[in-house]
Amino acid sequence: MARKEPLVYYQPDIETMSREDLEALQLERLQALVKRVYRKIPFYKESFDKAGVNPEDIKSLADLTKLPFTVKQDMRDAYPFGLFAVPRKDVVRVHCSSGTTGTATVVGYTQKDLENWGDCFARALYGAGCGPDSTLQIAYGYGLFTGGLGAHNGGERAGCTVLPMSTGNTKRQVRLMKDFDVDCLCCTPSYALNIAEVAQEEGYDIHEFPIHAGILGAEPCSEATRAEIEQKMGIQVYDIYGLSEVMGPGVACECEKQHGLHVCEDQFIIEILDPKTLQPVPDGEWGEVVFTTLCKECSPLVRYRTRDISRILVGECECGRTFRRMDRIAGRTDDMMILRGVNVFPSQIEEEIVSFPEIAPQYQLILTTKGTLDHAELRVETVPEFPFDEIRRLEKLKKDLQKALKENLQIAVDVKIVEPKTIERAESKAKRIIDMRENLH
Ligand code: DLL
Repeated sequence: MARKEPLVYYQPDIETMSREDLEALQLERLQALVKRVYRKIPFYKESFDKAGVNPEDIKSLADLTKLPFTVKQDMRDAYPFGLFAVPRKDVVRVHCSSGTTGTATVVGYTQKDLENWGDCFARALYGAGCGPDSTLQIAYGYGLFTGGLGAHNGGERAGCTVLPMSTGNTKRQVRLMKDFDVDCLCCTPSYALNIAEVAQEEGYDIHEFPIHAGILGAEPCSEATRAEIEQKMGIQVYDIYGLSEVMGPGVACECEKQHGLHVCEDQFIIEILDPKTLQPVPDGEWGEVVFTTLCKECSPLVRYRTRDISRILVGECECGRTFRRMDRIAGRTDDMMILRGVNVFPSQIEEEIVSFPEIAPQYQLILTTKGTLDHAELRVETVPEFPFDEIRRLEKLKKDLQKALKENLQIAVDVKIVEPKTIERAESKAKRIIDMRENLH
């Protein structure tokens, strides 16, 4: 389907307010926030006292930098409800991070928190040309993960018809996408690719379906992968960002211009900091994203270090929204790999892979130690149309990819080309890097 004209804005008064008014609103909310967390959450009283800062010291937005940071470990130490700022009777929902790498972080929501969250996601929907006439297929996982219920809540708030599919049963996803005239798919980029592939196998042409948009997030997606999904499904793909600690999907989202993600600045203050000095970097420069929540009642956070790397895009967006835009996430401070001394992010490897039309966008990088050195094996698949039994072409493809990785990223990788559909398909976030090195860097 062709791109749909956007339905103006979901909350025009907020989304297009002048910077001056927005900053005044942010300051008012920030001052109320610091007073509230100081009074209600012992962790914040202690950490403000330790940093020698009092809520009364916050007189301007620039004073934000006087406040101490919050990190994931602080949330873990407070497990389960130690950072809640409201009595349990006011908590209507709880979500958790997966907890695969330690104690889960727990985040609670009041009714008002759910409404504010729904508004953020609804803004993304309007930006993607959806509204009360749209049918949404939510194929993010439902459960403690914020993807499914977050998108669901936003869809209902925007007045859409919501199909709560969750992940899995991919043939059925395709069938209902067609039968129910779905307008918009909400899932991870890897699951969107998976759905497109299954649709093709089942003999459908998604281009003939009415679907016109995908609101895809929860994991990195390069520009090339976005283009691939758009082309395979005949839709427009809009990036959506969020994290369970801060709220869930909708902290920032792309508009119809598809150029950077508008941060919901009425609800969050974004800072981009140099991860080493922890000082703010100028707009346009990359750094670690830090958020302060301005409206959250149950689980407010002051200067939460996300470890995600992005930058503020300089200049105004043509869409008329005044919220500043962050660039797509380039990686995480903790997912940068050091391969034989060379720093590389998974997203850079993905860019190289996707530039080869003979190779499918699924891949796995397996890191091991050989002797004292890192060994990297990159498994990629050819697309189904590629003549897999033509050894010469296969060899050339392998050499070309190895060469591209060496020349563009300075990394030596042992490329293994495997047959189509051998790499496990993701239904949620894809696991691309398998690091089995003995001494993790
Ligand atoms: O992934 C929330 C979410 C659900 C966002 C659905 C968008 C859509 P967590 O499981 O807590 O929450 O993971 C958060 O995922 O710190 C980023 O590293 C990564 N991430 C989220 N969105 C994007 C995105 C959800 N659009 C972590 N691009 C974050 C790149 C993303 N990475």
